[in-house]
Amino acid sequence: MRIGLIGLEKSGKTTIFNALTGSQIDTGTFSQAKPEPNMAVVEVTDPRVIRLKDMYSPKKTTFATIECVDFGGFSSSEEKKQIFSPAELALIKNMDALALVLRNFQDDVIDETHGRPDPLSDLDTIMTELIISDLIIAENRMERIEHAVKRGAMTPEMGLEKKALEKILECLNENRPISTIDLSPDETRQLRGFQFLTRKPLMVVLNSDEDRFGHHAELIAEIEKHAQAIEFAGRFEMELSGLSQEEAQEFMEDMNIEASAKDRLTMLAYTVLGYITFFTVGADEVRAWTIMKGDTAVDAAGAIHSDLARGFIRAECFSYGDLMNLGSEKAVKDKGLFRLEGKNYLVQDGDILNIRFSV
Ligand SMILES: Nc1nc2c(ncn2[C@@H]2O[C@H](COP(=O)(O)OP(=O)(O)O)[C@@H](O)[C@H]2O)c(=O)[nH]1
Ligand SMILES: [Mg+2]
Repeated sequence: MRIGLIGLEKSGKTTIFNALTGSQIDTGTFSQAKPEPNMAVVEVTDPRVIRLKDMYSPKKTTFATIECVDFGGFSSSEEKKQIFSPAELALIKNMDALALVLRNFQDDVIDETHGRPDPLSDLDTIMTELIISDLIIAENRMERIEHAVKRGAMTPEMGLEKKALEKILECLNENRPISTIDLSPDETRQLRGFQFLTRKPLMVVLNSDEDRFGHHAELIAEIEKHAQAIEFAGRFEMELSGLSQEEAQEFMEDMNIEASAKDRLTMLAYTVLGYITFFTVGADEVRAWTIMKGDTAVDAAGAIHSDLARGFIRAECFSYGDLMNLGSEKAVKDKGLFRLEGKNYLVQDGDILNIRFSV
């Protein structure tokens, strides 16, 4: 899973990237955005993995991970309006989700060049930018289909696609993101190749001044009419990521910050994206894997290796909850809670799976 940090220039994207990843990439009032994005892999903190590790004492323990990508920003000032470069746009299209950073802190120099912080207006600017990018894609495709219709070269698939595009164009022309409409599975399939930006799950990171952190309930409610939001005190949290855990904990308590920036963002990512975790356990490795809610046992097998999906026979399955309640795999079996599941089993968050397969 890859989350892209996007936003206007100087909204604090690189600062937040550093807070999330513990990196020390240059940020600054005057620093120039680099053309190439910063990327880092962060582990998803999951106390269940630690407890499984304690139980199985494996040689290796592997947490689920997400990849964070920090893109250069685009400017809100009219005269030097630079939308994402085509290369950047192509990268953003590959993201599973977008985290949109909004500046909610004051800085005399940034205020001078970019105006006073106005998160709602910035949100509107960026949403409009994303909507326009999708409109261009949808209109181009529509033109081609209409051309095909004129030539009498229309296929049934194109008919479906046309209907889906009509819905999409109507939505975008009303200035709404595509994620607000319901598309049928057939329509979704027709649109798979497009990677529309406003179809991606979006969360907002409100990047607030540390002395006003926690006092923006009204603003957050306003933002949440559009997307789920989370508040960060970016600069403060970047400094925390350089401290020891105990020290950071103390500062966080002073500020009423409940969990690290990384943990808050990953938690939100899971709820926004509908991700769930399953585990594989054994003497060699205890490992957490990420799949989507609604994925089957075969999908889970495929997340581990394509061979396991191809040669899938059965999944041995029990739940983390039962294991912890009963204390051992044997006790789970004695209680009859150890199951064999077939291809179409819908994997539940916290399932522990062992895939039987033959290739
Ligand atoms: N006061 C304050 N300043 C911040 C905060 N986050 C970022 N900044 C400052 O804003 C400037 C731009 O930050 P940067 O992360 O480089 O923004 P980017 O252009 O979006 O990557 C830097 O001088 C940061 O120190 C914050 O939460 N509070
Ligand atoms: Mg930056």
